[in-house]
Amino acid sequence: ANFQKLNIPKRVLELLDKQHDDLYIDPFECDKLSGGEGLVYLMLFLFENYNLYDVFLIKPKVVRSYFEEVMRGYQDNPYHNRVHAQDVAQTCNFLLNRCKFIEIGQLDEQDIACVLIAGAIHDYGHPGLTNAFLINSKNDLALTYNDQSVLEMFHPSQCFKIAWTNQKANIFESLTFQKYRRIRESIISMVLSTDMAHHASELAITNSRVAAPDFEPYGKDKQRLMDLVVHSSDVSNPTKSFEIYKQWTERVLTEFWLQGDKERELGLPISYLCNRYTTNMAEAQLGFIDYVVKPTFSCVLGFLPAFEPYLENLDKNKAKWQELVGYYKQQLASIQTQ
Ligand code: 8BR
Ligand code: ZN
Ligand code: ZN
Repeated sequence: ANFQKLNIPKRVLELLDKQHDDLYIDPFECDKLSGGEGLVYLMLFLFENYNLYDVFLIKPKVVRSYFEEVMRGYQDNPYHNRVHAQDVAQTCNFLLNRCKFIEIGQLDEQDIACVLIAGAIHDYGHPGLTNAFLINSKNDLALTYNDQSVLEMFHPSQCFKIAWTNQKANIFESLTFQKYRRIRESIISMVLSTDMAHHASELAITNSRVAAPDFEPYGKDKQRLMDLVVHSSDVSNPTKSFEIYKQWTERVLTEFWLQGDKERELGLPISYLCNRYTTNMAEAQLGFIDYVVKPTFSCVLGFLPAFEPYLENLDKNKAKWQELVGYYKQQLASIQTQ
């Protein structure tokens, strides 16, 4: 691979070269060093690293233009922004490479490209509001997608449109129609799997597939595992260092509380975790770890045993939140008496 020709700023390239498949790479640092272009540089680096240009038969400048378009579509939400997209793509790469999903699933270049693209685009155009809010407020997106996985339908839909409406950014242009259909189906499947409404039912099925005598991670079960790799990367904050995890948590709750303020104003029901006067951030994280993140990564461990050493971060981070429950309780009490 020749990374020099990509025109990635030196310090960003050094960071990616050293840590591109590291769970602890700091996405905020990478974004800052990149002047906000971290998502673009990451994708250029990974396309070069895995030689993904050969899948699409396109020049690096088309890839650059495409991900610049993708990056521009991310709004500056507290949580669902371009740094989250970069973080998820990076975590997918960690599972692919460091945790050996490429070998275990016998992924070819096309599969690798699909996983990384899905990670990069999976929250494109996110309005900083949840599906429940969009449905309850009769938002145009809910009307368009009939209240079904509203955002998760919207994100890939927009990302295929930006390719076909910007000729110089069309990474799909040189594909045969058959190959395009397969890539499209795979990417859409992975983005749809990030809808938390599907989490419990899909996880149950994947758990039973992983334990089945005819489990085939490189065959009939591959797409299902690719879906889980993207979904688990999306909820992977609690597996990271507490310092980075805490920043994400403050961001996701800031976004939820802004939604709760809107719901209060509009007389809509205030969604779960969205009430800034009653939500204890630390308690919410204990529940999130136990009921969402642990079961998700236990399933991942069933086919990616190399993830094992990272699982203990969940208990370490839980202990940190446990220590903070009282502090946040006090904070809530002091707002309530004001
Ligand atoms: P989305 O990214 O699609 O919103 O899915 C993640 C869901 O997990 C959020 O909707 C939120 O309910 C929950 N969540 C919580 Br609680 N804490 C989170 C965290 N620290 N990072 C990501 N998601 C979190
Ligand atoms: Zn999402
Ligand atoms: Zn996401």
